[in-house]
Amino acid sequence: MGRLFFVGGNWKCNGTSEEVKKIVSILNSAQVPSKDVVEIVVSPPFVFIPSVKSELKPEFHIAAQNCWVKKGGAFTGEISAEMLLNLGIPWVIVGHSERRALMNESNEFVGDKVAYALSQGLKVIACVGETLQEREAGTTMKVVAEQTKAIADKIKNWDNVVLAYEPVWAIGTGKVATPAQAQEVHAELRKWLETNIKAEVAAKTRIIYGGSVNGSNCKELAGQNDLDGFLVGGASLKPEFIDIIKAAE
Ligand code: G2H
Repeated sequence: MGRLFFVGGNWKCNGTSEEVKKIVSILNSAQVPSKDVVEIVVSPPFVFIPSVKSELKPEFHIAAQNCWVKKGGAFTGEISAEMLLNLGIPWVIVGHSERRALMNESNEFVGDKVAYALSQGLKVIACVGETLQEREAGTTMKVVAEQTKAIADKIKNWDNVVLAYEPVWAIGTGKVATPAQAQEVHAELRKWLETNIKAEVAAKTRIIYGGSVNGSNCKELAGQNDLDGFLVGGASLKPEFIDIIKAAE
């Protein structure tokens, strides 16, 4: 079953307008594999989205880093799914571990956000992942299954969902999961989808890996059977992001 490789660049809360211009120019001057080989999204901070969208080559799509859990209104500081669609933004990242930890986003809240974003027509990169303590306690699969179930409980259609497995201990630490560690969880997640949703969803859903992916470790990770791409943080701000995209080939 061919799953199109997917690479997302999550810029997080980084960049000045000058720095953003430089990243855009690096991306625009790169030769990236065709859209039959890889789907590429970049996720700038909200304020830079319109300029990045208008300046980037069409090979690159935009993902917002978050959106509000329901229709917009009196929610100071939030950005609604409707606004993203209004700007022509196709993707949103939901449930990133930084938001789960720092903004106290619960599994249920993340499930609600995924469901609302999908219902409005956005495509969602839904993040799951265990902390170091949870891994050391042997509860990795229990944790990611609970996070996935909270999403599955709220949605009926997985066509527009990419599941991102991002072990918290690997995020921004330089301590990447080994290919075997990543493959083990990805395979378990796929099995979970097969058992709890259906075989077709398990076969089709892209499960991407995030956590200290860089130009040197991407190729071996990309070779794992159940690993369908990457969500890249720090390295997506650097020229090596192009090498990571090319790991799709
Ligand atoms: C994980 C990843 C991007 P980094 O958060 O989603 O960040 O590649 O910097 O570990």
